[in-house]
Amino acid sequence: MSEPSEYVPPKVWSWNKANGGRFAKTNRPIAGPTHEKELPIGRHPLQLYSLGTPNGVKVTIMLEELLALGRNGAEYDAWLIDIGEGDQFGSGFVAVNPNSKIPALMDRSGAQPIRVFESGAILLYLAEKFGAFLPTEPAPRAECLSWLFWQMGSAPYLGGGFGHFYAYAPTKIEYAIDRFAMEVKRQLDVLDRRLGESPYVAGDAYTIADIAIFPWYGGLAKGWQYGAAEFLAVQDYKHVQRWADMLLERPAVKRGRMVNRTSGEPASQLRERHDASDFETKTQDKIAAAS
Ligand SMILES: N[C@@H](CCC(=O)N[C@@H](CS)C(=O)NCC(=O)O)C(=O)O
Repeated sequence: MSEPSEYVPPKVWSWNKANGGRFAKTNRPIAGPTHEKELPIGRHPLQLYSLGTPNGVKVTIMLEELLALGRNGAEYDAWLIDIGEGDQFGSGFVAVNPNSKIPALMDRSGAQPIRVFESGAILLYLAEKFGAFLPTEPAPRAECLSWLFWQMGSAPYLGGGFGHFYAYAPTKIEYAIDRFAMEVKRQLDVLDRRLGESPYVAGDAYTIADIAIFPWYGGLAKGWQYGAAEFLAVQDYKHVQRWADMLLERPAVKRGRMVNRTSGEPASQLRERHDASDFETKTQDKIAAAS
């Protein structure tokens, strides 16, 4: 192993703004808004403020799945929140999510608007509101919720741990990469063994557990995350691969992955979604051709 760092923590931590690495511009040790900015409101019952990251995509897949089931009350406007530019610290966004992270949802279908933040809470809220993708019988429901919360607890090790130190940290720290690679491979094995027992994560039915886990671990298996497919030997997780391929065939998954996306093929980016027809007319390739 390479030499350990000489860093000795001081008695009291202080904020070294110059040492924030790739996210130095937005990371800070305090909460609350940095500036006044109201959020836009569209015409649909649900207003989503998000970005096409794995956490954001969970919600857009869920909304597209609900619409595909004919739940018209799930019509939504998806507004782009540019977290690289600090939009998550605007006063309007912070009022919807005091934690300043995408995704955040406002349900404006009732007399009083209801705010929901944390992607797992949003999936659960929508599943209960529309009676879909969450089993009602106690045993499969418990299994679904167990895997939903498994994702919420596990992904920070993948993103904030492995992804951060493997791809984003200003220096490559062997100890950190090793520690989190081990944990992420353990998580992939947990999921792989489970998917060796049943077609979907929670059993025979497609649920919000699949919708939550797919953008993170399906994405990792398909090589979309951190350029780490070879490093983590993701092809070895055969059941995860089978499941990810199966989900990728779903039209709602394909659409959900396009919403609020700001990178990749222009035809795959629908930066904001305000109408179902936007998938045909407002992707970046069409916008570029029209201008
Ligand atoms: N546990 C949260 C995590 C959300 C999250 O980390 N969002 C990231 C993008 S994927 C974000 O908004 N980051 C902005 C920031 O940290 O300032 C959830 O699942 O909703």
